Amino acid sequence: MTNDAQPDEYERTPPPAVNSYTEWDPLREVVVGSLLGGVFPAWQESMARVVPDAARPVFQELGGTPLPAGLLKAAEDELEGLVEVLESHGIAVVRPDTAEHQVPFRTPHWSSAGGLYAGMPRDLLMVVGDAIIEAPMSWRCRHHEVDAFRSLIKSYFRRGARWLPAPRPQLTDALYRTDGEAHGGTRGGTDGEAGGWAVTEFEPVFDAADFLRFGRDVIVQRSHVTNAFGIDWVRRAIGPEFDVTVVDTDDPHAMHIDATIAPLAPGKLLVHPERYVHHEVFDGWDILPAPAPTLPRDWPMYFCSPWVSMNVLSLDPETVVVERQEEPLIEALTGWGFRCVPVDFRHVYTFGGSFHCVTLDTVREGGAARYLSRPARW
Ligand code: DAV
Repeated sequence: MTNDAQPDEYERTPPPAVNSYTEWDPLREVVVGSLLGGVFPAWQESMARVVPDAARPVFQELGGTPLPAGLLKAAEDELEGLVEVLESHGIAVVRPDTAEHQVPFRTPHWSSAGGLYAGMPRDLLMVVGDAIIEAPMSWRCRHHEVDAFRSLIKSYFRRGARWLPAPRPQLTDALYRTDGEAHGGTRGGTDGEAGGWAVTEFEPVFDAADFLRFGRDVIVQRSHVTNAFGIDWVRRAIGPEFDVTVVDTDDPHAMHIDATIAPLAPGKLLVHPERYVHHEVFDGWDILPAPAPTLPRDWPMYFCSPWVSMNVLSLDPETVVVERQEEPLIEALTGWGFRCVPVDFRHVYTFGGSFHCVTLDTVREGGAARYLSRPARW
């Protein structure tokens, strides 16, 4: 190689700006979402099984209008607090653009009174190795959610990341179950049938937060926003280097696996005490059922259950960010050998998630390794 060939070489293969294979390797760079400008989602019937009952009339009446200013401000302050903590650990933090969530939009088939927010990048984006995947979300109000993250994604792409947007979903009525069964408590299966899920197999849909990364293995649950078609799309998009395994979970409200299973280190799995169903890929792993959340019963929760207490963020295989008032969880994790970094986050809970949901780890140390048990037939 001649000396002057080097810059060319570099341009063709820049070092990956995105590198993240697990949920626990040492964190170097992370996207933290923003709730600024967020609005209530416009109601659609497929939300019925996943959001708290009290949310329906609120979304029906207030869809497209601003989230309550006081609660939003308190949550934004907590997000800033998280950013400070991450930066104090030497982790680079990047934020989405502000976007006009309040603007109504329509397609040839349907309209929405507005968007939602840019608060939960984990729902929308997935990093697998050097690739960023954009999820085809099934909530119509989230159809343009990626816009707030597009300048970040383009920047990562220019610096060498692979960029894999899933096929744009049409989200026509054919995607949604209308026979009532989806709302009747029937649990879906993992066999490719629609089962009792709110979404049919009309087209690939998934939320990125139904997936978890374990090196060469990716684990996913079927849910009211993730269908078998979507899982097949991910499997083929990330290619044969990775194995995508569907695990059963016992959660009639399933939407996002990250308040059901939280891998904190190789061999260490924090799980929801009732939703977790053992799968042989976790044979040999140490499994800790999370203690019950401490959130007061009357805390406003528009999107999710108090179990987002276990939606923690690993800074490395020994260090976890945990909500400051989840003392039983902090005690359990400390006893399990972890260093807990307490951060106030209850007002963020109100808007649908905690530390794992509001982040997208774009750079972690380490590469693709094998952590899960492979049954003999594989
Ligand atoms: O427990 O409601 C929350 C998942 C947040 N992304 C629950 C699941």
